[in-house]
Amino acid sequence: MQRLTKTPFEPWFIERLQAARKIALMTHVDPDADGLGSQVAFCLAARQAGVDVVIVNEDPCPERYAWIDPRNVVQRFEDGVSSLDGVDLGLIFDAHEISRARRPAEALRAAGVDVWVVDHHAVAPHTEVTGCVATDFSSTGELCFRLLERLGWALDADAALGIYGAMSFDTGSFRFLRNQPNTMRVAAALLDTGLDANPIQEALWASRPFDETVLLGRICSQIQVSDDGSVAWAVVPEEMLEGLAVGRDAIGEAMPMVIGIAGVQAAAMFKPGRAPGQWKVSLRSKTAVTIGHIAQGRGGGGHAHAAGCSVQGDLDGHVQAVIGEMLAATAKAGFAS
Ligand SMILES: [Mn+2]
Repeated sequence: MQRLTKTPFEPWFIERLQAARKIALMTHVDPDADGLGSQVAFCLAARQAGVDVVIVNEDPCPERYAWIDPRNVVQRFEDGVSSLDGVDLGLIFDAHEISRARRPAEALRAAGVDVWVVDHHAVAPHTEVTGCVATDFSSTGELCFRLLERLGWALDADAALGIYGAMSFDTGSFRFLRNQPNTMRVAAALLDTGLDANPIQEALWASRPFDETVLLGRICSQIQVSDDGSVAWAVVPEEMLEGLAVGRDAIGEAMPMVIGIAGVQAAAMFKPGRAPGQWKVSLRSKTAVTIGHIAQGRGGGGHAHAAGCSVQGDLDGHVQAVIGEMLAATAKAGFAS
């Protein structure tokens, strides 16, 4: 069954949050600044309003995002599993599939606890999900700001930092906006509280470790561009990380370089997945072209201009097929192919 609200939030959703005695917040595996910042803000605001809230994620908070959790409220599953006792509502932030929140969501489900979602990614038909999904929001952070406003739970300085960090991350430093004026209104409201955005911007956009910069160089030297110049892609095998103190999550940092090439309308990156033989495919496009359907056709998800999926085996075949569909998408939008 599917039961979803957008904004304005429907009463059944708000009333369920207000009635909860103890809420567990989760986010997707490989957590990012949007999921983390949103859940930190929600947790701090709720606690200040007297609500019992814990954060338990499948994965730990990555070192690169430690600044977004100054009070260390984010727990990984191993450390936080016992704090799930007594929880009567689970909320997944920045994703809407139980499978993407993994063990904490599965544990709550197994205990008969409702697991709902707060997300801004499009939901495929027939997906079983309950909660708030608002695809016209730039980020879960922006949506979380409106939700806390509706609940009347005030943001302190650390909660404001979480929301601003979430928004800046998902919009690429306020470049990719959706409900454009509203995104900027929320950012302005946060700055009005006295929040200093400079350390956040520096942490997100000017704190790249040296080894990661070397990795970007390696990836950039391997970028391929289609003959017509409309599609660019990079394949990043595990070997490319050799000798560098970087995690796999650093690979995605090269995406702005791939999609940022003049004339390129759509870009793809292929990187090793968690399972053997698995490849993660990330897709991006500029305004005139949409690529979300290409990820969805492979069981993935995302937005019209930013999406991803996983594929198994035969890498060359998958690259060829994905690039073929990307070329069809750019041709459909009027770019020569
Ligand atoms: Mn997001």
